[in-house]
Amino acid sequence: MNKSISTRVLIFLPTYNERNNIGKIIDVINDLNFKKEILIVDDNSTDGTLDIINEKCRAFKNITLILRKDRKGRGLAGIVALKYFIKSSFDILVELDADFSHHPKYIPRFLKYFPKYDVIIGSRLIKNGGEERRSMIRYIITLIANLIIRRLFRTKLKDCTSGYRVFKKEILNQFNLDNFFSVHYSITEEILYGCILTKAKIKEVPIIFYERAGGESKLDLKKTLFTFVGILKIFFRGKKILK
Ligand SMILES: Nc1nc2c(ncn2[C@@H]2O[C@H](COP(=O)(O)OP(=O)(O)OP(=O)(O)O)[C@@H](O)[C@H]2O)c(=O)[nH]1
Ligand SMILES: [Mg+2]
Repeated sequence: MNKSISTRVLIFLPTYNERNNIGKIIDVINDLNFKKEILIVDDNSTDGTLDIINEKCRAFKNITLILRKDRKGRGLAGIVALKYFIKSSFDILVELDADFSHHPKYIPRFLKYFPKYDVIIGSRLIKNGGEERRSMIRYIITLIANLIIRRLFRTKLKDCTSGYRVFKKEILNQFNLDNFFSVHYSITEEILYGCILTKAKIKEVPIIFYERAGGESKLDLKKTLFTFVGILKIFFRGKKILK
């Protein structure tokens, strides 16, 4: 790993009602053996998540919390995080879910691919990747979404819907974030399409995706349908994603 890059890593966790996971995942991340800061964007969780985050902020000095009180949404939280990162002095942004579906143990492995690559995707759909304790229906939805995305975005990437990723700042700097539209989960595809349009060097690295460790899913049928519509919208809007 390039040393100058390894010192400027920002790890982003979106949270909404993750009381069972957030404290543990912060501890696991902070136990990883490299210098990093953690950015949490929370949409005003109601289950005590915020108390745990505040406690961790007092215990560790490397955590920043952005608390959003107006509109909720994984996508909107993601855009706030990208804007924060772009304005910051960090070089690399890691994003992962806070529910242990994306285990932080993979982060050091991902970082080894910098600076050679621009973007790393934690991939379930390549050799040595996979899913554990996942329902068949979720697996089928993932496969269908990926078939559509590969066609529309003209990419050979396998896991286009993985939300476990690492980005070099130079790539995200080319995005026009004020033009992003995703309120919910299509943010993952919107960012991916932006990366493809910038011709970023993207590497898929295998991960095992675990069903969430505790707490409730925020993904429902409506948000799943929105994601499929979002994928089409991303394609038709094309280069509006970039500056
Ligand atoms: N800030 C913010 N984070 C959210 C919101 N919805 C979900 N998240 C977080 O985004 C990550 C992914 O959401 P999940 O509910 O786990 O969605 P999923 O992984 O597709 O589905 P499950 O794991 O089955 O629940 C988790 O860390 C959530 O806490 C939201 O509206 N705002
Ligand atoms: Mg999850």
